[in-house]
Amino acid sequence: MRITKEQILDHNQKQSKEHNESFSFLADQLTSQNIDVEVLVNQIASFEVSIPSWALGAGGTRFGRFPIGGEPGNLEEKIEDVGLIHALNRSSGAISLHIPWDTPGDAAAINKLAEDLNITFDAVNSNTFQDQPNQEYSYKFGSLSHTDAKVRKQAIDHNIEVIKYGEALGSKALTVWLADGSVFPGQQNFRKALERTYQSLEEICNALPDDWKVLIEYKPYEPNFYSMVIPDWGTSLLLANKLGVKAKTLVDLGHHLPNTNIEQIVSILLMEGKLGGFHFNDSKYGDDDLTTGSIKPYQLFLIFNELVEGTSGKDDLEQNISWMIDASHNVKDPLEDLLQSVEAIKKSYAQALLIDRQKLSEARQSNDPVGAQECLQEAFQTDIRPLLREARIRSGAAANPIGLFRDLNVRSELINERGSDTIATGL
Ligand code: PSV
Ligand code: MN
Ligand code: MN
Repeated sequence: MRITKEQILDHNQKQSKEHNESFSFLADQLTSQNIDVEVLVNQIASFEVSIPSWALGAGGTRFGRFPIGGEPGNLEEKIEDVGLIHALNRSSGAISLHIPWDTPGDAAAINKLAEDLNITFDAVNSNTFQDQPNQEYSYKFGSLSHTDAKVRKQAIDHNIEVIKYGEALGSKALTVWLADGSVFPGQQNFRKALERTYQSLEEICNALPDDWKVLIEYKPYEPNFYSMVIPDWGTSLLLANKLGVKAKTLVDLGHHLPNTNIEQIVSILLMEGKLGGFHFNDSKYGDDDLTTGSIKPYQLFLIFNELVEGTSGKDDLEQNISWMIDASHNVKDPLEDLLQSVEAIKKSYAQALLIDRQKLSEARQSNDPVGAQECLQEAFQTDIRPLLREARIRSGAAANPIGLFRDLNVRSELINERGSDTIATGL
């Protein structure tokens, strides 16, 4: 299924009166605060967030999985799904692939399909947390950190193979998330496991093309419940510093113990030039992989506050940071859920752009916590939805992406095309 320009225009036409009224009201309000609305709309319009290939089907937990029907059964269909999201919001023009789940057979054909849909390839992800059929050695006791050099070599070779697939598709980054660790005290020598991981990553880095980066993800627990080899940002940063300029830290919002101050981590990584990318999601308890902004929207805003402040003076937030979602959907339609996540991310970005930085900096300088909080709240409480809508309309997206998704019966169309019992690979 494809969504046409005409369908979008028709939909936008129907919304235009109401939208124009709310947008001009907000634009006047912002202009009176000396905010350049045109600049703002352009900044919002050009901010894009990549979609993970593994989040396009129903997720599930170890207790069960409830398929939604019409799930993408192969890489082509996954790219088509991202094409649908991008057609609706014009803000998700890239997909992040997971090998071997998404191994491209014919790279030229995949590139052609992606190009037709205006989709590019963001970071490629390796998978050494599962054993694959016909694999010689098991990852039951680790991969890049394994005690046996033969297992480590197999995992290193897999990562190098993933880089090759990524090169064929124009990716510029490899994301490494390791499940390595231990379940019981005494099982693993912490220092030796980390040292072996570093050496393995060094070999992977040596195979990275010059214009690539490797993103090192951290996670405090699961599947290993006593220790993870890369449990936190400190360990990831330590590895990235030792590995050199190509290595950076990836912040997955769900990979922190409860109440961690993620915005402070973001700020310091940015200061060190080591913030490589994000996996956006939200969580109440752990690695819940819920819709971004659904549980802690203020935290998301505070993260963007740091991002805007830490990159100020630059034209945009680019700085070579990879903006990706990492989510799972148990009860929502994944495409609707992803549309909601992208919207929440862009909303937080827009709110952070509204902060009066001069005022905030003066409040901080004069030790005025009340003034500082007022600055943040002023921006956070502003209803900037008309601004996001305007940015969408101008970039050819739908004024109301989820509304149009439903009006066009996209899920039923996908079920008609693909059947009701397809299953997408993913987490
Ligand atoms: C597992 O926790 C995980 O959710 C990590 O966040 C990875 O990024 C993702 O799976 C894909 O491997
Ligand atoms: Mn992740
Ligand atoms: Mn995770």
